[in-house]
Amino acid sequence: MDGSPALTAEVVLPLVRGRFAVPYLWQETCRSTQDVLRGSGLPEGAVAVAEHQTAGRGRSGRQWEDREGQAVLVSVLLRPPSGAALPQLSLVVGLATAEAVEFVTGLAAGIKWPNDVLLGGRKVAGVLLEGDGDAVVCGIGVNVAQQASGLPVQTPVAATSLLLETATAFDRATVLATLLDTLERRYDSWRHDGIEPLLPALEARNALRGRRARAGPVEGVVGSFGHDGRIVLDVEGGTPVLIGTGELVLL
Ligand code: BT5
Repeated sequence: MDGSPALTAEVVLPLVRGRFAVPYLWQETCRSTQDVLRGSGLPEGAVAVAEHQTAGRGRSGRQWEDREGQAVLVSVLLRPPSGAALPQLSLVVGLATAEAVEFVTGLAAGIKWPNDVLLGGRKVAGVLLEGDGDAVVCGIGVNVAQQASGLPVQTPVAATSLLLETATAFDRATVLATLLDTLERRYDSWRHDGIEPLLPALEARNALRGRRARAGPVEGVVGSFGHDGRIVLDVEGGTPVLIGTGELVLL
């Protein structure tokens, strides 16, 4: 392991200001931090962190790769109100992650719908939401200290790290504590007032707006984030289509 110290409770908890991270479960290695929280019955705000995942996952069965001690790999247990829309929560988490990246680096981050976080057009963080009974396990991976050789190459969106974008070795504990803070603030705001007040902040980071894309058989130009978490695809000569799930393939 190189880079900043391990993200143990002693290192991270003094930096956490809000109510999340109770309990805070750290492991050097695990399959996936998602599995540490799934089925655990722990309260909202429980956090699982690892230095390395042997089976880190993305959406739709895809893999999430890391180098030990060079990323932030965190899952947070949330208990949103019953009936809350998961696609919206996914935007909330994407926004909070983008803001944490911006806060730490001072650079503008983009959000590639639904919730990839980009720096300089490259993917620096990914978000995975998984339902667990009434709870949602919300997983976030941020590439902090990887060199290019430590990142996957065969990816649809090129991967990057905070180090590669800024030539700065950021302290992972600061990145993690900042992320827990932005997540808590945005999550509480969404619980209280819904997605509407967050739309301007999302739209300002919309990395796909104006790009040609395809969703299944439908081709068009990507528009704005809709209030329900879907994104608009403007189809030439047709009615705009709202895309709610799946992938947008850039053309
Ligand atoms: C995601 O999925 O981007 C969600 C990633 C969530 C990871 C966190 S880490 C903590 C928690 N525990 C877990 O097991 N998962 C969560 P998706 O949009 O499906 O993107 C996955 C794709 O991103 C892969 O198929 C690769 O193309 C690419 N990829 C894999 N590792 C990457 C990395 N480190 N950086 C950038 N791109 C990566």
